Amino acid sequence: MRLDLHIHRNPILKFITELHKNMETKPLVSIIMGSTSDLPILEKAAKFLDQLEVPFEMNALSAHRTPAEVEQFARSAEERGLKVIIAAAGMAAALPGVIAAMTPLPVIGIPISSTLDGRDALLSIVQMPPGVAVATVGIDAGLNAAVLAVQMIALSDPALAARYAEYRASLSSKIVKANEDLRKVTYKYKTN
Ligand code: AIR
Repeated sequence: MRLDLHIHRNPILKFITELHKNMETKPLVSIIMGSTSDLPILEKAAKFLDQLEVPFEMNALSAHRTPAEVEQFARSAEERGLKVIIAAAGMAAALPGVIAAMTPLPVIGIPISSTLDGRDALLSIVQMPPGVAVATVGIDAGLNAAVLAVQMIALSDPALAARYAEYRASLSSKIVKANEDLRKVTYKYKTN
């Protein structure tokens, strides 16, 4: 029996082959979180990148607790072939800005609602000094960070652009369905 046919039929071999393939693939997006307590928000980003078939890596690094590692990561990011960095942190969220200061790659910042409803993190991330920018998304907006990352990479990747266009079309069909459901809701004075 041919080895590839054998792998195809055996779910465990298939899983290991996929895992190996993923480990060999170079990531285009790096997801960095200040702490693993931020993970639930970053999972939204990870799921979207998976859905759009964009290779990514995920790591925890803290601008305050591991500053040397943050510097090493940021300075080598471009050389490693990364295209976009998604950085999330809560509280005095220095991580996205510090990374942006040490790489030419675009950095998308996600403020995490760890304290003060995330307003502390939002202001820490969004108020960058002129010349060094962080593309800040809403508080806990993990999905939108990944959407932005996909849009950036899709500029030079037509296949990804097509997958993203499909996703956008699915958003409008959601609203079409919502209006069909709303039509079934009746009120005495509702006219549609
Ligand atoms: N944080 C970690 N190092 C620096 C900062 N700002 C943030 C994390 C997390 C919050 O502090 O991003 O949102 C609390 O972290 P922990 O590890 O105590 O749960």
